[in-house]
Amino acid sequence: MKRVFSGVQPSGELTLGNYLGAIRNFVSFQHEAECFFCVVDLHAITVPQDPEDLYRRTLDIARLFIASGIDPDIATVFVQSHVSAHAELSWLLECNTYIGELRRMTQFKEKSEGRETVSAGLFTYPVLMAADILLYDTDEVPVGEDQKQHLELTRDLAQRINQRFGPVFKVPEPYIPPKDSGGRIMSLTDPTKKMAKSGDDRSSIALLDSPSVIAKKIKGAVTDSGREVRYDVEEKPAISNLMVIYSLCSGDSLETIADRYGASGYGKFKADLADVVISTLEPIQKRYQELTEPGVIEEILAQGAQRAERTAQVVLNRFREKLGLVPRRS
Ligand code: AQP
Repeated sequence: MKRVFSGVQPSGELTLGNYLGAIRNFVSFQHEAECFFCVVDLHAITVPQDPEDLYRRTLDIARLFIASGIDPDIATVFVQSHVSAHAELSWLLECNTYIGELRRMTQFKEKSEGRETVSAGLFTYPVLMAADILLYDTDEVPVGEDQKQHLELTRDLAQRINQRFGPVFKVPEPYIPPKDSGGRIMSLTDPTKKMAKSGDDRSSIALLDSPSVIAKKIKGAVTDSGREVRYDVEEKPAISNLMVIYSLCSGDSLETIADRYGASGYGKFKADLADVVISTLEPIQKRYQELTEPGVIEEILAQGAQRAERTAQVVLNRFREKLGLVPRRS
């Protein structure tokens, strides 16, 4: 059976961008592949995090995975730092990664910009991501478009190591939805930037935002000049982004939406979009509430970590052996 791995960082409140670009696809993959879905807490600490927020968000993201439709009896849901093989493989891979390769990573450039100090972890982050993926002999990685370059590095590392030491890693393929199918949901306040967890609060819709907050954010979303609702990424980037959100939440095609709202102006379109988003998130929020009972998510994550560890250890040992590291006697 095909293997799928993907992760989400607890670096902020989960957004509609994370849901439409990644998590929604996790849900469909679980029925056709052996899936590993991970809350990648070690990635989040590459930039400063408030410990209390990090703790809460880690559990919240796991709850939201399940509330979105991931079944923990089918897919393995776990926290990255619970499986120490991730950090160990990351070091072994770092010793096979070139500094020049990491310098080319655009996300590092974006995330380090304007910071007074930048951690070494932020620089080597793509190697930890490669470790996450390669540890599970992953065939396919469902991610948003922003992760494409990191996936390419993962593939390069796997190929380089396989060439040097003989077969060790499976070379994974990315699964990136096209832009008009959620691969890149843009900010509500600036359609040239992607919607991000760590962005300004008004720029994104959080999965746990209340209906009134969602309606307010959509009402305040920037629009383009004119009043025609039309999909045109060059001329109407803001409306096109809102149309993609509408389409993914309702199942209506972009053409149907353009026909329905083309001439009715932005106001009516935005009001209906708010309703569509609210009704998409309502069942997820309801299910999330049921998972807040103490101990429930912790138990799911404990079982997930045990399952993940069994698979990860096999792959880690395979590489350790190829490298000539002496195994510990048990
Ligand atoms: N705007 C987006 N549109 C489509 N997909 C997106 N993803 C993120 N933003 C969008 C996808 O969500 C998954 C989880 O992302 P992540 O937690 O690994 O980190 P990220 O890509 O850096 O996400 P954010 O929301 O932008 O977080 P911050 O602000 O902390 O950097 C990934 O598959 C990602 O592609």
